[in-house]
Amino acid sequence: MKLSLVIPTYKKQREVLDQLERLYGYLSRKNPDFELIFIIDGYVDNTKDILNKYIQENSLVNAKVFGYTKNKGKGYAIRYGMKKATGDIIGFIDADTDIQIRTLGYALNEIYIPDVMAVIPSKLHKDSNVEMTLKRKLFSYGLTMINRTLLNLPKSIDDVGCGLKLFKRELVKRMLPNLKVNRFAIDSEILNEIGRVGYRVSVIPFFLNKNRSDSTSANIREVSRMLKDIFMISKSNSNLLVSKLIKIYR
Ligand SMILES: Nc1nc2c(ncn2[C@@H]2O[C@H](COP(=O)(O)OP(=O)(O)OP(=O)(O)O)[C@@H](O)[C@H]2O)c(=O)[nH]1
Ligand SMILES: [Mg+2]
Repeated sequence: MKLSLVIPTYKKQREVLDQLERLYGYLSRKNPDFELIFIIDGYVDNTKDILNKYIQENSLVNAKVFGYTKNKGKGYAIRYGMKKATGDIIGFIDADTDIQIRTLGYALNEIYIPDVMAVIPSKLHKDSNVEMTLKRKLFSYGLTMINRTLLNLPKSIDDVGCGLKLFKRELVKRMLPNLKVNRFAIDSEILNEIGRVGYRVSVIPFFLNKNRSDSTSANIREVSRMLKDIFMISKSNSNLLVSKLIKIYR
């Protein structure tokens, strides 16, 4: 099955080549029918030129680079990339190398199972290997609780924010027209869509490298934007419910 992996990329000129190299090498062995779709979320540094130069010099025909001038956010970048994806499996992964590559191996094994429509890693899975500061743990736990309370997450989901997710093409085509969030609440919005439709999800362990950079998504500005977006998604859920009820009682 062809895999399309979207890599939303913002200010990652230091890490992005490492990510390209290891994904390209790993997938050439594990799932040779693949495409890496880098979306440069704003030409604010040299990421685009660095990537294009390396791809050309090494004839990496399965790596593509797209982008736009102004920064729009992770959600926008993921949607932009998904629209370009041609694979039977479509997913996304962070542009830095914080996620251990074996998480992708687990994810691929699960998404090959015929009726599994989405693979979602969880830091709380019993086999996960993640070292997090207390601040990051509380952030992750609190965020998931808020998501669980306000949205229609699939029952098995106990972690929302892992930067790797895989889906079957059919699911992506179905949910893309409904995705609106531009920034980090995209993960919530996607899980809400999957929960609403009731597709089968496989939750897998998550493996993070030690010595990671501190989180850029866990700052006050991003968190308040994320909360605002989660409220917006929950409102559209209730609007949907109301319009369904109106139809039934008409
Ligand atoms: N921060 C940020 N990331 C974006 C944006 N658009 C796309 N991304 C990508 O979203 C992914 C997650 O962002 P990161 O900045 O790595 O967030 P994080 O993993 O919480 O934080 P780090 O510990 O700094 O890596 C990365 O692949 C980014 O390149 C954006 O507008 N802001
Ligand atoms: Mg990161």
